[in-house]
Amino acid sequence: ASEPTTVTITGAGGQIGYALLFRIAAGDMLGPDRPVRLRLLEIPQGMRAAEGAALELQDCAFPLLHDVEVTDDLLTAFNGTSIALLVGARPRGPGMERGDLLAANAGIFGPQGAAIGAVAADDVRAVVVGNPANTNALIAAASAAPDIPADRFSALTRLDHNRAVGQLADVLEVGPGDIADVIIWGNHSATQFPDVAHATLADGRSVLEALAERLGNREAATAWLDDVFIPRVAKRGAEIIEVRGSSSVASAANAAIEHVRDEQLGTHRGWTSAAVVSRGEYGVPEGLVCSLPVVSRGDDRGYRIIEGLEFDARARARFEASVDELVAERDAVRALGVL
Ligand code: NAX
Repeated sequence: ASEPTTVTITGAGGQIGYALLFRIAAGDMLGPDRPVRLRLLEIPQGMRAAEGAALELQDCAFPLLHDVEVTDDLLTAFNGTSIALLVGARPRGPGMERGDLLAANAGIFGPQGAAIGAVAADDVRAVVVGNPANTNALIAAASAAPDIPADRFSALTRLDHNRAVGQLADVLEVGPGDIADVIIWGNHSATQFPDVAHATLADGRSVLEALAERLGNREAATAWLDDVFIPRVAKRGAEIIEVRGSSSVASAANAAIEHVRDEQLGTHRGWTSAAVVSRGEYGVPEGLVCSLPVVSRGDDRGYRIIEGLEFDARARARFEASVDELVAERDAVRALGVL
């Protein structure tokens, strides 16, 4: 067997952590040939929960699981790590303004980024799950510089992507695997723009064509996209909380695993969505962490942005509104003196 890959999970004692650990140790993220060494980072209040999960991992006797260490020390957690899943974050408390939330999370993701810069493996890649995910990734990337290139940091919009695919599969009565090239543009927030303009089905039809057939005509398809699909995908997190009485956990963990797996091992049919560092593609200000269409060949370049796709005026306006929100978050963080 190959050398174990060190994987760090922050917030490992939380809900998403619990849904992630066992699947990673079972090989769902890096495949059946790569043993893993898990480093679970928690804050003192979360240590017992993470330690309990570590005991259960031992009780699974996963052949691929080399060892597990639970710690509340950043340098121990990120020492030699190749893959970091940054899940733990400060949730929005009652009466907390957006500025307070950004500041509290800057206090988490700044030091974590610096620790990654100081002690992680040269090939490290980090994905931020904890919200506000895009801006937390921006802060972590800035704090890891100059040791780690910014494009090693990304944020999770794969859950939004998968939610969009799930909604289309349902209305079109096809399998989710038959749908390719959906895109989530922008921020992982209610301003995100789930876009099907380039999406296709396995039978060669475009999703727009299939929706028009299914719903009667092109106008009905557009109305469904505007009035049902886009708001439902963008607000799905709130719907899950309302129905389930708790936020998305297994679906979020699944999305994080697919994000890392595709980045490390390569995407298959078409592209996926991930919030990655912009170099100015599509007019997104350089350095912002913005959800864009990406592919990976499973090599050391990680996700590459698909360029040159076209927007109509309405799509452009939706995308720009979400990018404006990312700019406002970045400016708020700058005003705090963090960037
Ligand atoms: P939980 O509250 O269950 O778990 C969070 C854990 O993080 C806790 O155990 C806490 O002790 C730990 N933690 C807090 N600060 C820490 C720090 N500085 N270092 C290490 N650990 C720390 O939340 P959970 O349901 O697991 O959600 C985690 C995060 O994912 C939240 O920020 C949530 O908003 C975000 N989500 C992001 C999604 C996405 O698609 N990007 C979707 C799901 C989820 O809402």
